[in-house]
Amino acid sequence: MDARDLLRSVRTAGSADGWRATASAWRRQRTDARDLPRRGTERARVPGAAQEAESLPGGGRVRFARSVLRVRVAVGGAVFCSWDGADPDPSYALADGRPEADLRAVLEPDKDGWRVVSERVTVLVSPHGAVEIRTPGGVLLRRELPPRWWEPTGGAPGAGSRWVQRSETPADARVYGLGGRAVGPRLPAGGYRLWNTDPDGSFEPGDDPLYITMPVQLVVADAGCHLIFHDSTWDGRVTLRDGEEGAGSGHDRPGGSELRMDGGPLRYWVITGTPSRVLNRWTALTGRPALPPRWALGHHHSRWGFGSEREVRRVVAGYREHGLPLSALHLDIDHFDGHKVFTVDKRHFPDLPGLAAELADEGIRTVSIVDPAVKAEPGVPVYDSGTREAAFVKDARGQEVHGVVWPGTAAFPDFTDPQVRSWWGRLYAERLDQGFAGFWHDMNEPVSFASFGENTLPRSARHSLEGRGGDHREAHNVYGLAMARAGYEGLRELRPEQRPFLFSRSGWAGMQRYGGTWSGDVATGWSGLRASLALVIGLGLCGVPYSGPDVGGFTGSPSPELYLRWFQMAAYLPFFRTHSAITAGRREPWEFGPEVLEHARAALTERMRLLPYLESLAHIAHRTGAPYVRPLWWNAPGDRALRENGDAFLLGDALLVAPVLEPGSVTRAVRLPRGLWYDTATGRGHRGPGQVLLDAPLGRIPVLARAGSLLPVTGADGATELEVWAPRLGRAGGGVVLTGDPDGWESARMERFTTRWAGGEVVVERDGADSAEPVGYRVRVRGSAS
Ligand code: NBV
Repeated sequence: MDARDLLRSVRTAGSADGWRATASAWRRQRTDARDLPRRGTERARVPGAAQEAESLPGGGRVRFARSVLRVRVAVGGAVFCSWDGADPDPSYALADGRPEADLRAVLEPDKDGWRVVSERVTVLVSPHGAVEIRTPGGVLLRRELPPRWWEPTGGAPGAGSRWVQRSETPADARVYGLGGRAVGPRLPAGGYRLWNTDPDGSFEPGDDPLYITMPVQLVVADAGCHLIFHDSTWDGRVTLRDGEEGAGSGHDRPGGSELRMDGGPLRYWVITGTPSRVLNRWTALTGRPALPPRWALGHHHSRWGFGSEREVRRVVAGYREHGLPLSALHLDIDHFDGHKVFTVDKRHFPDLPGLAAELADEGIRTVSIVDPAVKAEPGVPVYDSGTREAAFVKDARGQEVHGVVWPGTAAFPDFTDPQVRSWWGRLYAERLDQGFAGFWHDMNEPVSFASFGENTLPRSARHSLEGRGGDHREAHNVYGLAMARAGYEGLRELRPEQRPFLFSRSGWAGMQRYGGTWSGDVATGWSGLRASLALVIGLGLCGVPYSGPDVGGFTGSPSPELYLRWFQMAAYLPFFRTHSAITAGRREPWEFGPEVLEHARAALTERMRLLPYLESLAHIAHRTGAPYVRPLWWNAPGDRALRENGDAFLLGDALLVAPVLEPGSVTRAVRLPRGLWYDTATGRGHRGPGQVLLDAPLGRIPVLARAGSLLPVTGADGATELEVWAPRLGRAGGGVVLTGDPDGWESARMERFTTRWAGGEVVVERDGADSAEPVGYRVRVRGSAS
């Protein structure tokens, strides 16, 4: 028992739940002691010396004394490498199975080893199994050293063999990603675990891992960018090491990482190119991000513990009376009957469909939480039907695995079973009947309360894994992903005319296919505010662009200033939701005094004004994988200062947002990428690269617009207009507008515009149109060029 366990057991002891959590923790330990395959003596293995090579479509195969390496370049340039014959599929990450091989890429002998030359990347294989990824010009991006396995002596290498893979990257390389982390977005040197975890209570920057872990690293260096994805769902650990530059001495010490996995195939994908190309190819491989309905881009209000319809009406009335726009209202587990999923507490919520209809009349959608754990009690309808379907996770002896969650003793659907997914998906009919328009998946790491040890299922618990069979060591990290798939596919069947709105606390590579996510239980505090930004940017770089924090933090009571600064930042993030714990203070904008209310209203108004822009960004993310929220280096990966930056972000191509992340600040030092940037509050231009000090009074955070950019916004009369920021003299610019079906499937309309100077004024032209033709929107030009 470590200190954290001790704290947990003291906190839970005494209560009925506490005893149950203790009993469950013992049960989990006993089950694993009994059923988990024991790790006997092991032998280490390395590939050994190369013996022969053969060409195959997209690359080839090199045989070593004790293993075999396969290199295969796919159409579009993603490189697949695997050891010991591992195929690209089955994989929980890939959207449509393996992509086709690029037949132009062939394996050929090189001066010492072999190489696969393709249009965008060159792969070199050394005689001892090191793999180098180089640009077509020959510059090194990454070197994967020969791997090492530990396998049971006497036994054949199985999925359970541990392996380690070390790699080197250029000394100046910086690493981002690994899922949703509380630090960064540039990940500092150190260890990061790959095991989805509820941090229990709340999290701050030092806490790792969190709810979404992914073996996805986006690496940015002077030489270029690449993404590497190690496709194993098992528990693992990445250790990052910073490089050191030898100040021109030629003696750089490379940076690098070490990946240790408890099992799973040793296979990885590498994608090289500009950040936008990398994200494009990555989401081509793992699925384009689901397009949220338009309403999901507005403001959401949530709370664990509204407790009754009356309280919901009171909060909604507050929004109305204060003239604050609201798009969605979320109901947490307190609206369930005894915390049981797919039920309603009729005493406090006697007419949910009526309430939902009433809110819908005001343009407010209701969103329901959905927890995976089902109260394990005969007579509970979902439990009974799940039992009939044999839907719940069992142990190695065929007994249902029980844990403890909100409804008490609970069983866990095995979402890795396709039949269980379709059964679960059908259950959303009950939610649709209650009038819910969107769905919020929680506790799907999955969590089972425990006074000590890990707060999840036993590692030996059995799962279908799409019929292949396996245990929780392999299924754990994809439990939330598979639950998201179940919900998404169910909703598509039940309500085919509408795009599902779903966001999930846990997930894995590819989760963007089904929806978004949020910060989870971020601690209320200035460090929590910063952590929530790192998490959103980092997830975007892993292909999950729609996310946002609990505004104000999940726990406790933020100071009015902290609440406001959080609100102001989140107004520029894709998922803009106030939410808090049942024990936390209020989060409604009017609860913090008239000054905060005034400023929060300004932030909300600006959010609504930017909706057409956010909608365009949602379509762009859906088409290309480019996240709405991007790190400052997105268009300038060669700018080393920007690579370190974690206190500002780009919103699409046009805006740079610099939230205030410290108490008492009324100015903000902002690092600018190259080019001319206008402070949108003053219209003043600032030249990058470099740092400027901008005013950040309590009423606003600095937002800058790139010279030459064009963005669609809502005008005073409600019509969409084009906001154009004057290009630099002699330069041109432009932007795109994408609009479409607000919540259906009809494809969107895309218009491209160019901005340039002509005859002393800025003109806007629609691409493909006659220059005499009107652009079709009212145009407002801002900023004066210099
Ligand atoms: O359902 C209650 C909460 C929810 O409000 C929160 O957003 C989730 O992250 N949930 C966690 C379970 C309880 C956490 C202590």
